[in-house]
Amino acid sequence: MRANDREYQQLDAVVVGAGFAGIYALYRFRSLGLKTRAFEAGSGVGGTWFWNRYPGARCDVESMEYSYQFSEELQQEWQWSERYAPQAEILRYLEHVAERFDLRRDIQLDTRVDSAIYDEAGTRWKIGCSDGSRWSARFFVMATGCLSAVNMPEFAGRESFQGKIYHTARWPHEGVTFHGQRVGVIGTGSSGVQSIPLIAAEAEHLYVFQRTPTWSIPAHNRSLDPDEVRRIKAIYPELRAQSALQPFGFNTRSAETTAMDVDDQERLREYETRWERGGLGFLGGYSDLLLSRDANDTAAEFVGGKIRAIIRDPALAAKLTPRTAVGCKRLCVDTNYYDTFNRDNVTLVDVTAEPIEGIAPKGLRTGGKEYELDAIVFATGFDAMTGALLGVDIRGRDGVELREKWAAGPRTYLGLSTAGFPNFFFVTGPGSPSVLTNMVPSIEQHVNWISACISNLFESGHGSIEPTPEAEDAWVDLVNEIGGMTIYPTCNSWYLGSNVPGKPRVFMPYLGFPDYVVRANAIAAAGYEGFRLGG
Ligand code: NA7
Repeated sequence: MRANDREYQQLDAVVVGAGFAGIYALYRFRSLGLKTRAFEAGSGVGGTWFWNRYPGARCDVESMEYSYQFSEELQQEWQWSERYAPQAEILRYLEHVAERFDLRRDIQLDTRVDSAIYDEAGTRWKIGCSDGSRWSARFFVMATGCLSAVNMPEFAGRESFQGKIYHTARWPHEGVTFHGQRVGVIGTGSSGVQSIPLIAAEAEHLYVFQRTPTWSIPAHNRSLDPDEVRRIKAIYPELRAQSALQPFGFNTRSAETTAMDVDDQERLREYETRWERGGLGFLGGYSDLLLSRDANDTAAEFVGGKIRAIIRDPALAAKLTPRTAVGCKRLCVDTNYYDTFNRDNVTLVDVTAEPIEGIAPKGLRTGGKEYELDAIVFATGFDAMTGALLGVDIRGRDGVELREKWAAGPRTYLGLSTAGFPNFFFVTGPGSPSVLTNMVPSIEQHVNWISACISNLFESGHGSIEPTPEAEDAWVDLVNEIGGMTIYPTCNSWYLGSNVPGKPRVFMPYLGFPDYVVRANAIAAAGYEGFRLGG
C-alpha cells in the first residue's frame, strides 16, 4: 500500500445507486465474494421508485413482469396487487428485497458519489463521496438508472414565484394536496399523463401547459385476479424465457406480420383488440410499426380516432392529437388522460407556438398572457440515459474525463463499458436496450454479464478489462445504424437527448433485446472479443 492510499478505505467493488440495478449488483457481487459497497444519494433504497412519488405514479410494464427473476422463491412469495403496480408498492418490493437478502448492511444511504478517478499505477478506482469518505476499489459500477437526473428547465423568474413549485421526480414524501388551488402542470410525457387526471380531480382549476401532444393507450388497470397469478406462477420461468425472446424483453404479444400485409378491416380489428387489452403491447400489433412511417400512420389514424371520440370539443381534440409517429416519443399508458380535458376545471394551454416566457410572482407567462397559479408542477422529465453518469466526475486512463470523451454523445461498447476506463461498468447504459425494454430483466442480464466477466478476469489471472476503441466505434456505428432504420429519429425525444437544451442529438438505446443478448453472449464466449485484458 502506498502512503497516500491510507486515507482510502479498501473495497473490491463500488456500486453507485440502490435502485433495481444497484440492489441486484450488490447481491451478485457479494455472491462472487467481492467486498462491495453501494452508495445511494436518497435516504432509502428504491432509486427512481424512491423519488417519483407524484400522484398516479406507476410502472407501464405489468407488475408480474416488472420484477426480479433471479430468485424463484422471491418471485413465488411476492404478491402484486394490481396489473400495473403503483409506485408505493414497487418501493415496498425493493425494500423487501434489500431486507430479504440482507443487503442493507452494505448500502450507505444519503451519500452521493462525487468523483471516481482511475489510478493506473494501482489499477484501482479512487472514489470520493459527499460525506468526505474516500474509497479505493478495483471495480467501479454505475447503477444510476436511465431516468434519474432531473430535467428542470430554467424559466426566468422562477425564484420570484409566491406559490409552490414541484417536480414530479422530486415529489415531497409527505404528499401534496391541491384542494382549492389553481395548479399548472408543465409537460405531457408519462409523468404528466399519469398525474394530470388525479390533480384535475383535486384542484380548483388545472392548466396543462403542453409543448407536444402525446400518444397514450389506456392502461385498463385492475386488481390482479388470484387465479391468473396462480397460473403465471406455476410456469413463471417458462414465461420469463418467452418474454426474453420478444423484441422489448417483455410480453408485448409481438406479431411478425407487417401492417401493410393485412387489409384495413383486419388492421382495425387488431388495433381495437389491443386498445381494449390496453398498455404498451399496442406497439406489438405489427412488426413494422416502429420501422415504417406508412405502417405507423395506420396506428396514428386509429389512436387519433379514439382521441376525437373521447374529446367533446373537436378543436381541443385536434390540439391533443400528436403529429409525431406513435411510439417515437415513449408511448404513454394512462387512466382517463384524454377524458380529463372534458372537465370544466381543466384548460389546455398550447405552448408549442408560444413557448413559456417565464414565471412571475403570481403565475406563469406564455403567449403574452399570465396564468395565475397557486402551484406549478414541472412534469418535465429527465436528462435521460447519460445525465446521471455525467453527473459524477469520472476520469479514466491519463485523466481523461468521461464528460469530455462523451461531449459529442455517449460512446460505449455493449452499452456497459467505454474505452479508456478499465474495470468501469455501467448498467443499462447508452448503447444498450435499456429503456426500450422491461428494465428489470435488462438489469439482471447486464449484471449477470458483468459478474461473469469479473469471474473470468479472476480465473484468467488478468487485472483489468476495457473495450478497444475499434470495438467501441463499431458498436456505436451499429447502434446508429439500427436507430436509423427506425422511426425514432423523426421526432424530438429523450431517447435522442433532444429534450435537454444543448445536449447532442444522438439516438442512445439499442433496439432489440433478444439480438442484444445473443451478441453480448457471443462476445463473452469468444473470450471477451473487442475487449483488452490487462495484466
Ligand atoms: P418526458 O417524457 O421527457 O416528458 C416531459 C414533458 O415535459 C414533455 O411533454 C416535454 O415536452 C415537456 N417539457 C420539457 N421541457 C419543457 C419546456 N421547457 N417547456 C415546455 N414543456 C417542456 O418525462 P416524463 O417524466 O413524463 O417521463 C419520462 C419517462 O419516465 C417516461 O417516458 C417513462 O419511461 C418513465 P416535449 O415533448 O419535449 O416537447
